[in-house]
This record gives sequence, structure tokens and C-alpha cells, in this order.
Amino acid sequence: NSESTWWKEAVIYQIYPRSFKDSNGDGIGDLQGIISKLDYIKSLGVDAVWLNPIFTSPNDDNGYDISDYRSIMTDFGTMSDFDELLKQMHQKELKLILDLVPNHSSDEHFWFQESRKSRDNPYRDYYHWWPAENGKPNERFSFFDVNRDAWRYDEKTDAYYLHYFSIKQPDLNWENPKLRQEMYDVLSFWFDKGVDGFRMDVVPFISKDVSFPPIPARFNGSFGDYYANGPFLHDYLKEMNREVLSKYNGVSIAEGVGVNTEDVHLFVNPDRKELDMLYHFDGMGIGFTPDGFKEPHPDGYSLLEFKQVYTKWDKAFEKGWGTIYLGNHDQPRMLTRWGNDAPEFRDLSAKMLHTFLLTMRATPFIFHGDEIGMANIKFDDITDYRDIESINMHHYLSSNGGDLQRFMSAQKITARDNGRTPFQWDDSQNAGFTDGEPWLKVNPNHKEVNVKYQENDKDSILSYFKSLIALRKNNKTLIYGEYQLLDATNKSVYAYSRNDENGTFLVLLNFTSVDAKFDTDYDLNNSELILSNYLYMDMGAILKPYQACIYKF
Ligand code: ISL
Ligand code: CA
Repeated sequence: NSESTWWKEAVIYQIYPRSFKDSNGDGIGDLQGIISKLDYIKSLGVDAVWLNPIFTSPNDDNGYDISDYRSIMTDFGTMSDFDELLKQMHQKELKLILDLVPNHSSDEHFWFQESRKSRDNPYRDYYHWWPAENGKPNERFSFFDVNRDAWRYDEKTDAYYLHYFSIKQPDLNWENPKLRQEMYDVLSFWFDKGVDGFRMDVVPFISKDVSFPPIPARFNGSFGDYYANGPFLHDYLKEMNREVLSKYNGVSIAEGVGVNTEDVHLFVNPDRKELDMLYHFDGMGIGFTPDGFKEPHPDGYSLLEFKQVYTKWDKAFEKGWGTIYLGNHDQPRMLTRWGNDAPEFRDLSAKMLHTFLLTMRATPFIFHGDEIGMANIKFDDITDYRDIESINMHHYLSSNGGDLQRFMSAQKITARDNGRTPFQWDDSQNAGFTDGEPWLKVNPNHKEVNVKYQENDKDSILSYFKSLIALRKNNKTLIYGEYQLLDATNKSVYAYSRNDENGTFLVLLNFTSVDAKFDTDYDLNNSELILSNYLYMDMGAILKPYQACIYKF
């Protein structure tokens, strides 16, 4: 958050540290593992790395339950490992973005341990408590609780505490200025060490109406939307900017759960001095049924809807700047979700999706493993899952007569663990991730899909991905140029142009496994084909399955 806007031109690479590279054989990725792979990361051409939380945590939700915001999780290493990582990254001109979890802490955090001791404890107001003599509080839904109930009764003080996520993730009380100052101090602590920014976990949820009224009917049971954009949210973000962000040269990125194209300005319009960027969720629900557990629609997703969402979000920014992503640690693999992970289409569709991500007018976030086309693992057995979301939803459905078979089949597409399987470095037994027993099973397709094979293959997904990054870096038109949707009603092809005074790029993407026609006003005979995922090309009006082309005019 500063004068410098390097992040507009950056490509950001997301690493889920638990799954990237294990250096000591305990089956868990760690900071030394990341250090050992910095040359690889640099070779991609990315500018910055976002690490999911690396702080001390009992790991109920893999580090999103923090018990000490100023120390490193023992599974991941020590503070000196962190210092070494940061130093080596900076030597290689790679920026480091950490993950702040401001909405909740672990129940094992000292603050919560104190808070639950007595009603007059000095830390009592660090959290949201509801005295039991006031009756049962109004309903709040929990994403990860076995009973879906966000209020947990605590005997010690005869009161309920609020937890939007698991029972081990009590929500912090941002109404309390002391708590706010604690969080600003945490930010300063890491900025003083030299980190280059923060991604802020569910930051739209931090402000609550602490009278906890019934949820207004207009939210129609959509709890996430109600939780976002609480009454004092923007006062807090402004204060955070004033107290910390404005004093450092770091980027701030909101995880924008529940934020729409109208609200986004309030976060990222630079005149308001709040945050720099936000990533929205509008793309993530496309093709999922709205009710119950996340379940893919049997007919797949609609490309028309996909195009509408990304076009709408491109238009959203008059002032401010967008982001783009198709997968992360909370989502299934983008290849399985938006492309096609069958062996004959894997490479083509992964390259096609990367073409999209790297030619839009927004900062691309690339989730580790997508650069080699990693796919969903599709577990058959609930005991293979490690994610609290899947495990507790399974419990909930079992005890409430839910359809477990249907749930397990939906999980093959939607479960978060699909995106969390160990990174595939090579074709050896554990994919070169660990010498020990990996914390989550390795995808058997690492025999074919791995860095070792792709690094030596100029036609691999990895090589194509690197070419795309280089192309974006060398052509500011692909970063800042105007975006225009073409052939808007085409159900198979996503076509658009990027244009500025230096010229025009035409991007053509076939999102289907069959030949597809397209119709734009551009005469391809007057253009140069810059990049395609097919080796040979006829300049016809037909795109081959998952074909991606970038033309320059
Ligand atoms: O992943 C989700 C459900 O499938 C989302 O609802 C998710 O919980 C939401 O996007 C918030 O995500 C963030 O906060 C969670 C954590 O589990 C996620 O990993 C994190 O990205 C709680 O801290
Ligand atoms: Ca380890």
C-alpha cells in the first residue's frame, strides 16, 4: 500500500507450504523445502510468492487457526529458517506475501485461554461472548462445525462464543480497540522484518453487528453474504491503513468473500486509503448447485456465465485494480474444474486456462501445481481426506441422515484436499515431495505429470506457462490494455481483445473438447500468431478442442 504499484504488473505464485516440498522426511512441506526450490520458482518468471499461514498453530484448519502470530509453526521450521527464506528470496528479486488471519485465532491462543477463564478477564472482550442467561443467541451458521452451529457453549463462564469456522477458531472482536491494535502490531512486526505484503483471510467478516440480531430475510440463508461488509468494516480498514499499511511499502490483498462489484470499490479505490486488491468469489460458484454441500451441476458449467462474470469484473474497476485466479488451496484443481483432466486433453486444456489467466487485465494468482497441470485426486474414501471441511460435513450428514454417497461423489470435484495434494516434482514414489509418509496422499498421476519431465520438454504445460509470463511481461498491452469481450453469445469459445496505442491482441479460447466455430470482426490474415497450444495451425474459422491462440494486430 504505497506509491509503488509493482503488484499491478506482477504474477503472483501461491504456495501451500504443507504441500510444496518436505526437507526433513516428516511428510510435511516446510520452509527449508521452499528454500531448496527457489531456483525453480524464479525460473517460472513470477514476481512474488504468497504463502498460506506459516505461524504457530495446532492445525485444526492447516494454519488458519493461529496460536501465536509472531512465531513459525514447528512443522514448517524456525524463525531463522524464515529469515533465511526472506533473505534468499530478496536476493533473487522475489517478493514475499504472508497470510494474515484477522477474523479469528486458535482457541489455543493465549488471548482465548485468558478470555474463557472469567467474565472479567482483561482478554474477555477480545472475542464475542453471549451470556447464557440471555437465552440462546440468534442463529449463526458455522462453515466447519459438525453441527453447523457457530455458537459454542462454554461451561466455565456459562456463555457461548462465536466461531464462524471450526470450534477451534473463535472469532476475534474487532469492536475492541485493544484487539485491533494487537493485529496492527502483528502486521508491523512482519513488515519490519521486510515482508512485501499480506493476503488477508476473510477480512470482510471482521466487523459484526454485536447485538447479533436475527439475520434479515433478504439474505435468504446466505450466511457468507451476511457476514461480509459489517457495520464498521471500512472504518477498521481505514484505521489499519493509517496505523500500519501507509507506513510500509507492502501490498494488501483482501480475500473478498461476500464482496460484489459494487462493494469492491470501498476496499480498493486508492482514494479511500484502505487496501490494494481483492479477490472475488463470483467465479467459484459457477456450475455448482446452490443448496446443501458444494455439488457440481451434472451438465457442467456454463461458459456464458463464466464470460459474464469475468467481463463484469473487468468493468468493475474505474479506480482500483483487479485480480484473477481459477484455483487455490480452497478450491479443486483448475484443470479438473474448468478444463479436462483426461490424459488426451490434460495438456491442451491446462495451457488454454493459463492463456486466459495471463492475458486478462488483472493481477494473476497462480496456485502451485497448476503450472504443470496437476489434477483432482478424487478420493473414494472419507478416511483419505484431511480437510476439516470435508470431514466435518461428512459427520454432519451421517448424523442427520444425509446422502453420503452423493456427498462423496461431489467431493471428487469440489473438496479442498484436491488442490492440496503434494507437489509433483518427479516420477519417484512420493513424487519427490518427501522421503517419509506424505501428510496427504500423492496423486498417482505424478508418474506422468511432474516437473522433471516438463522442464526438459519445450512443448510442456510448464514451458508454455513460462512463455505466457514472458509474453505478458514484454507487452504492457496485455497488462493494462482495454479488454473487450467478442462473440459474446458463443457457448464454446471465449474470445476477447486487449488493446492500447501499441496495438491489439486477440485471444481465442475453446473451452470444449470438440471443434468450435467463432466469429469476430478481426481478419486473421492481417495478424501474427504469437502463441498457441497447437503446434501447427490452419487459419480457419474453427478452433480445435481446447485450442488457445493469441494473435497480434
Ligand atoms: O473454502 C471455503 C468453503 O469451501 C470457503 O468458504 C472458505 O472457508 C472461505 O473462502 C474462507 O477461506 C479462508 O478462511 C478459512 C480457511 O479455512 C481457508 O483456507 C481460507 O482461505 C478460515 O480461516
Ligand atoms: Ca518437513
